[in-house]
Order: sequence, then C-alpha cells, then structure tokens
Amino acid sequence: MKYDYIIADSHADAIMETKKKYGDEARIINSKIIKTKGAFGLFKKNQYQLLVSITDDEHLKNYKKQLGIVSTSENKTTSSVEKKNTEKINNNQTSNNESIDNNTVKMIFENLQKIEKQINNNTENRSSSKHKNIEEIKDILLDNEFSDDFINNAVKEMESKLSLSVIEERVELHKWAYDYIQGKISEIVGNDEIIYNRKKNVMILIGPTGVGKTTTIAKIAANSYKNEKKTVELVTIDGFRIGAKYQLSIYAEHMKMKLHFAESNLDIEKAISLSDSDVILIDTIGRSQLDELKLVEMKSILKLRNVEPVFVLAISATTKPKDIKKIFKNFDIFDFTHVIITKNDESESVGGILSAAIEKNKQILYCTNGQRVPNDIEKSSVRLLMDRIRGLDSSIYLMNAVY
Ligand SMILES: Nc1nc2c(ncn2[C@@H]2O[C@H](COP(=O)(O)OP(=O)(O)OP(=O)(O)O)[C@@H](O)[C@H]2O)c(=O)[nH]1
Ligand SMILES: [Mg+2]
Repeated sequence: MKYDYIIADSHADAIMETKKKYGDEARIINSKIIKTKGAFGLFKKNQYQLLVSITDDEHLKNYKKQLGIVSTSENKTTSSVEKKNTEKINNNQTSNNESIDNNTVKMIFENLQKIEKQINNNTENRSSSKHKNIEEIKDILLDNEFSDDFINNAVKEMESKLSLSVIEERVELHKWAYDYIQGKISEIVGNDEIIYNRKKNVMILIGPTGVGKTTTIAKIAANSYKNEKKTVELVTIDGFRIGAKYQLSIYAEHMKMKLHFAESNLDIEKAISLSDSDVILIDTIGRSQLDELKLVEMKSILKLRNVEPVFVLAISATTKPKDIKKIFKNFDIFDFTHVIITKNDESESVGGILSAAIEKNKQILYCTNGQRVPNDIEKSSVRLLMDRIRGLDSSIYLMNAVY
C-alpha cells in the first residue's frame, strides 16, 4: 500500500488532482484544510489536503500508464516478469496475426492461380473442341462480314449435324458451308414480280441518304419499260431539293415518263388514282437511320389510303455492319418487305446485309453495281448472291460454276 498527500486550492481541485494522478482506484482516507505559505513566506493561504491510499498494484499500473507501457484497459497487476511475458505474448500474437494474414493471402493467391488455371484449361478445351477446319470456316464467314448470330448458328449446325469424318475432310466441310449459305440465301431471294403482278403496282423506295435511291428508281423504271413492257410513272416526295428535283426530271424526260412532285399523302393518292400506268415508282428523301423523328414524319406522308404499296429498302453494300442492324431496325416502321443492295461494285462483302435480311426475313430484290442508268442493276438470284461469298476452297466454286 502506498500513501500520498494531495494538496490543492479547493476540495474539488484536490479530488481532480488525485484522479489525475492515480485514477479511480485511489481511496481518500481523510481531508483537511491547511495553511500554506505564499511567495517569500509572506502570505498564508488556506488549502485542501487529501490523504489518499493507493495499492502498490494501482500505483504501478498508473505509473506504467503514465509511461505508456501498458494499455489503459489492462486491469490485472503485472509484475516485471509478467510484464515481459505479456510483452512476449503480445509479440507472439502480433507475429501470429501477421502469419495468419500472410498465410491467408498466400492461400487466396494459390486458389486464384488454381481458378485461373482451370479457366485457361476450359478455354483451351473449348477452343480445342472446335476443330481447326471449323475454325477456318468461322474465319471465312467473319471475313464475309456475316453477323455473329449467323456464324454461331452455322457453327452450331456444323458441330451437331456433321460427323467427325466430314469435319476432318477440309474440302467436304467447305462444300457443306457453301450449301449452308446457299440454303439460307435461297430463303431471301425476292422476285420482282411483286412490282408487276397487280393492275396498279406501287413501289416506294426508302433508305438512308445517298445510297442510290433516285438512280435505282431510274434504273428500275427504264428496265420495267424496256424489258417488262410496262408503262411507268414516277412520283417523288423529294421535290423541294433543287438538285434532287432536277436529277429525277432529267431521267423522266429522257425516258418520256410522267413525273409528279408530291408533298403530302393526298398528293400521292391523287397521282396514283389519276394514273393509268402499270407501275408507279415513288422516290423518297434520304433519311438517316438515326433521325427517328424525320423517319416518323416521312411515314405519315407515305400513309396511303386504298393503295397497298410495296416498301423497299435501299441499302449500300458499303454500310458498316453495326449500321446495317440500326438501318434495318429503324426503317422497319415502314414495314418494308424487300431490300435492294446498292453499290455492290464498291464493296467486297455483303454478309452483313444478307445476315440482317435472313434474320428479319426480308427479300433481296435487286443488286446495283454502278452508276450507269439503266445498265448497272441485276435481279437478285441465288447465283448472284453466292458469287459474292469469298474465301471458300476454289474447288467448291469450280464445282458450282455454270458454263
Ligand atoms: N458505285 C456506285 N454508285 C452508285 C450506285 N448507285 C448510285 N450511285 C451513285 O451514288 C450517288 C448517289 O446516288 P443517288 O441516286 O442520288 O442517291 P439517293 O439515295 O437518291 O440520295 P439522296 O436522295 O440524297 O438520299 C450518285 O453519285 C450515284 O451515281 C451504284 O450502284 N454504284
Ligand atoms: Mg435521291
């Protein structure tokens, strides 16, 4: 046990001082007022004196606390030996914690490595499960810009329907791929009878800006007259653009065909009802697939009563694959049933447009392949479209060639 005197100016200050020095454990044995001398022993003043007792343990604890050796939460008495042990234990705990942390990190790292290895194995297995001949066909389809969906479906069929012996035979597989594409294409080859088979046929050509709509209208008009012996009239809703008006006027004049400029559906309906021609071809304003508002506006002009027009989408073979999807989607508000692939002479691949047509079930009506009117246009056919597929083994093309 240790005893101490605590002296302060007030009773409260004395208690505070005790608490500060020994914490809550000190016990007040007695308190009294004492007279103490001021500076130079001249002035005497009253002060409060507390006699407090502190156990040695408490004293030591508070002493250590003051020195910052043990945490304030420590309640037990700690001898110097125990202190050393405590420090040792503390050190061990720390190193244990560290080693647990290190071990955990190591374990996690090893597990991650295992998982990564498994993923790699799976990927290898998957890709190795695709025969190199299948991979080659996949690359050819990609090169022809067929869509991912088209390619995935083709690969699925190859894997599920073909025996390994066919897959192993490279040329056999190329032949299968040729037949597969041909089968799909034959489903979307349109017949231009659609614009001739009724009493009064109306065809409306829509499509993005500058794809060749007006030129194509002129080509179809000339061929309808020359080859199909049909009488033709032209209508345009693109009359306010001076250049566009002039462009179609020249063709109409040259082909001696009537040309109507329409601004509303009433204008178009009137032109159709007054016409006694077999075929009425309607040219429209090029619209960006991104300008959905303008597309809706144009749709309202093309909403015709008592007429069942064939809506045909003109799309350039040079269109980027990602734009093809958007064009097919946004022009679908017109319920177009047919497609004309323009500018085939400017592009090597038509896989993107063919994929979209297959997916959306649209028929390819014509392909245009140059600026000359009326020559540079061909009716769509399986052969014409298959001739655009590149990269299969040359023997397959020889096998399918027509002499
Ligand atoms: N190489 C090539 N050029 C073409 C073909 N068809 C049209 N063109 C050219 O493409 C350009 C645009 O043709 P237009 O007929 O005016 O196109 P459009 O779709 O009517 O254009 P907008 O009315 O402005 O939307 C012209 O220079 C045409 O000669 C084609 O099949 N091949
Ligand atoms: Mg035009």
